[in-house]
Amino acid sequence: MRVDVVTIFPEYLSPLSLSLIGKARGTGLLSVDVHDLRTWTSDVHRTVDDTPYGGGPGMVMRPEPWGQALDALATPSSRLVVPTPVGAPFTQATAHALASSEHLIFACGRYEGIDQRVIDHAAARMPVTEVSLGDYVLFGGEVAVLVIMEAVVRLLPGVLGNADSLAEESHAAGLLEAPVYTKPPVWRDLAVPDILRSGDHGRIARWRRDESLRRTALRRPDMLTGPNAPDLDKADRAV
Ligand code: 6GU
Repeated sequence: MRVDVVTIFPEYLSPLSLSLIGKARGTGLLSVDVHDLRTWTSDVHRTVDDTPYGGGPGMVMRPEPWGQALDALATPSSRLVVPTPVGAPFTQATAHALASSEHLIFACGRYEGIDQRVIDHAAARMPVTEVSLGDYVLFGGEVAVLVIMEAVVRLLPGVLGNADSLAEESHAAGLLEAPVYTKPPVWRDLAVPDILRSGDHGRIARWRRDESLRRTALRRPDMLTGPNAPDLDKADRAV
């Protein structure tokens, strides 16, 4: 997968060199290039923003530098991703969809956002995904790109050592995962649940399923209703 990130704060993206994303870049599974939007300005002050038409607070990102940037970076296989608080919710399903793309271009907006014509013009030429991380407002899209990249890159074949951890994790099954424990068996008077040390894999699987259901019902009751609700059997309903 190839990724280009366009931002006025390239240093904000430096964590993309660390940990498993950095490793994926090292092995050639992933290439990432971060670009300064001001590269594509033509005035001496390298201006990227201006006042909003119609009035109101703050500044809007001018279309010209974005148009130049996308003209320079787009290929026939590009998808534009725009992190924005007015986007559709970013979910594990979005991460899977983006992970199947050959080339992602992330456009990091700042201020009150990017002139809408940039998105409209791009959408006539390539798939465009406007995504929000949740119902709160960030200064800009840069940290959202870090979040989205973590969610996407770990889905790329060959990045995670153990494919089972993808299949079993929270959200894959439509439920939150059960609590996890490791050694020692007793720590500060707190014991690991006996069942996890029993070796009875059938009862352990049932215990984990029950804990998942309990946790999900308490913390994310929304996940148990609606079209994406998991199928519950008779044993589940008894929890
Ligand atoms: Cl993706 N971007 C910005 N700027 N703010 C956000 C967001 C994204 N998601 C929630 N708030």
